[in-house]
Amino acid sequence: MKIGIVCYPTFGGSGVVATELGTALAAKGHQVHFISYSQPVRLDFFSGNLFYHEVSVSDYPLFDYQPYELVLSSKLVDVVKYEKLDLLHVHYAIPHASAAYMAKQILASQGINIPFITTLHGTDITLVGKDPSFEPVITFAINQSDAVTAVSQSLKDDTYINFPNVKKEIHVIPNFICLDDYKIENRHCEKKMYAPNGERILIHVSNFRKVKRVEDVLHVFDKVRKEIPAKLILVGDGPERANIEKLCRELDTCKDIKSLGKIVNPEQILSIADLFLLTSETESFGLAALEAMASKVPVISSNSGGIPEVNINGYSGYMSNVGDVDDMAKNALHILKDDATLATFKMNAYEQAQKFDITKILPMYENLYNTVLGK
Ligand code: GMT
Repeated sequence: MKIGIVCYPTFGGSGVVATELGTALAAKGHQVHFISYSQPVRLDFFSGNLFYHEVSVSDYPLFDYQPYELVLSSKLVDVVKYEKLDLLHVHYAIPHASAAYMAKQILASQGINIPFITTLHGTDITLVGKDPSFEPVITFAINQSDAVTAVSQSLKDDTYINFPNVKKEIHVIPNFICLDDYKIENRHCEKKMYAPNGERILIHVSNFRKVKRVEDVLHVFDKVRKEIPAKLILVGDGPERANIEKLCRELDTCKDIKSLGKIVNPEQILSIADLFLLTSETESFGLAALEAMASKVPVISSNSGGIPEVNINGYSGYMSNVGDVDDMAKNALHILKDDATLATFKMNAYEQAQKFDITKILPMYENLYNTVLGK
């Protein structure tokens, strides 16, 4: 099959999922063409089946806001036509689904039929997308898609709630990890570097947007370190980073916190962690939590959105109501209190992650592609 994948190239979960999916499809013999405005950050492996097409964005001075959707549509027309693609798979509805719809119409006028699948990822539905300024376009583009998937049951439900005029069937295909990538040997030396006196290592990975409530991560950590020796590693960058640094100083926790900024492949740093903190206001799935679990790291999280479909309360970690930092700290201390309890939770987290291995999820996408192509 020749598949075009449209995604954001950045560190956000949708871009990561799209890149890992394309890479796995290519390894299975499909030809995969990525289309984005910059090379996806995790696309560092080129096989004979992987291609990248860059959308060039105009900088004509008339445009205060560059018309990305239009140049993307034109690029899609070009790539579909000249690479003879069988289908397009767009990740994140805004503006990829409507751009795909426009490309489909242009190609239809030239006698070319190109089906497109839209995968909804989260904030395109729960935060940005439901804004009235986007709603009619997103509803239309979802309804016009040849197939639609959501990364969790929760996101599927939210779509029908936030977009009452969406009539299209939505297939739930959960996010995944390639478990093989997480088989990293015990990194005792690196662990010593971050926790020289055997402190427990807590970790948070995100894009530091408001929705992640990183301030809650700091409050939970502050409560934990008052009870047991502990260190916190922060991975990622984003608009809230400066506020978070300020709060570290206010709480006087800076000496126990290490901020590493953006990391392309977090497996290595996750492999030395004892506990992952995900305190988000909302999370359609929580790919970062799944990546932690694949690294045998239990998860303390909020219970919002699709997180309960990933983190099992009392098994792979614990969940609390959004903002309940006391409960989160209590649960964290329960997991970290002794080596035996921690070892059990680590094993359980890994067991749970196995349900989301790519070998189980990839066939779901392939089946959907075949259905859409009438095979
Ligand atoms: O977290 C973000 O805002 C980034 C966003 C994205 O689309 O890149 O993440 C969303 O998609 C991920 C991959 O499907 C999910 O694991 C995240 O839960 C989801 N984020 C939110 O719903 C806030």
